[in-house]
Amino acid sequence: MYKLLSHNDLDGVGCGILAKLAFREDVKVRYNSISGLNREVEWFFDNVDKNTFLFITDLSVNEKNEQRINEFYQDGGKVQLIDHHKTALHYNDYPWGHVVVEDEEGKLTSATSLLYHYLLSHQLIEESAAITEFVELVRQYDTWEWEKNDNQDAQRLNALFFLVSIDEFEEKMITRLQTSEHFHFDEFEKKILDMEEDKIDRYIRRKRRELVQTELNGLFAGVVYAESYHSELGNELGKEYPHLDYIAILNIGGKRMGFRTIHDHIDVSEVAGQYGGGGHAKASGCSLTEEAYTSFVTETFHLEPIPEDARRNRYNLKGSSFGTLYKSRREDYFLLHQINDHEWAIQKGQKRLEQTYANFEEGESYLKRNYEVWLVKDDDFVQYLMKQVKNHIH
Ligand SMILES: [Mn+2]
Repeated sequence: MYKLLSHNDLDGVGCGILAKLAFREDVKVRYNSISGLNREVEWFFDNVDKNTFLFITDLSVNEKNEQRINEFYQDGGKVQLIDHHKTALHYNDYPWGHVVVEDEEGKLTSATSLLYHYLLSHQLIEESAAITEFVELVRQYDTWEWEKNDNQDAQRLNALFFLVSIDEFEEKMITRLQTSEHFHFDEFEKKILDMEEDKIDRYIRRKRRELVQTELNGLFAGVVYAESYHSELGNELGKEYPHLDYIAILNIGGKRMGFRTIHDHIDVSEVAGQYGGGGHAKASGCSLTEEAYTSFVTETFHLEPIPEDARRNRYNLKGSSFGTLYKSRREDYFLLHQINDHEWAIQKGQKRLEQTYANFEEGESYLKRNYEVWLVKDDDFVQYLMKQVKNHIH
């Protein structure tokens, strides 16, 4: 018999699916939250059958259980821990630990991809295109590589995982991987995934109108309240407002908050660390402590949302060397335009600001950070130009 204890996210459940493909009725699988695993491991040892091979995937145990696993192993028990988190690397000191963050080719790993290689190399599973494709989607989702590669199928696989129960997901995937040549979504899944995407789009549009900006410890943050779709929100709002260093997403009911960034020069695990949390460079989180509440809620609650840029312009366009017109709440107009090959300048009303910028993005970032300007509509732009012409004539 085999027993697999795994994480209850897509990567963890991917491990369960592989185990069931490999061992069929001979494996019992239990999915756990990060905090729930230790109880489950204790239960295993209290009710131990020495012949059961224990797998632990995508999760870490506490020190007491680390000890118990090692004793079990030294008494001849069979156990294998497989993980890809940096924080678990010390398990490699044990013969039963297998932790790899990056493979030989420099690709980030996931628990599912590591378990697949383990099962293949021990000839416990047969290689197939469908399984290999499924494992790669899980890996790309779990490592955020899908965002860089814009791998929609990876994102859709995770969306499907949340739309159905774990049991249903497991069952569907096992059948599909056993019977299909290639991994695919069926017609019904495509339909519900499309509906889900529309729903997320509408949610993000609404949240975009609620975003406020604030400067904290030298970084510019966009602050928004949201209970769901944190990854999608962080990604879309980050791309919409590249002048913001990161997006802070507050879940008041859950008394937690998340941080997301699209920028390589920002590490949001450091931001979360300032409030006792942690995570990855691109995504992190912390509890909504008194201090975090003060910084992100009390001190931003009175702020007006960031005004949105005009969306359907044909003339007043971003990056146009001829000039792009912005307006501030104080009704000041700013024209950002190229003055030579390597410089962009800002005209504020009749006056040119002294500072110049190496490219359009830097100029816009300066304006949005310091004046909370927005891109004006074409009508406004045309009126502004007509006024400029008049001023010239008189
Ligand atoms: Mn994982």
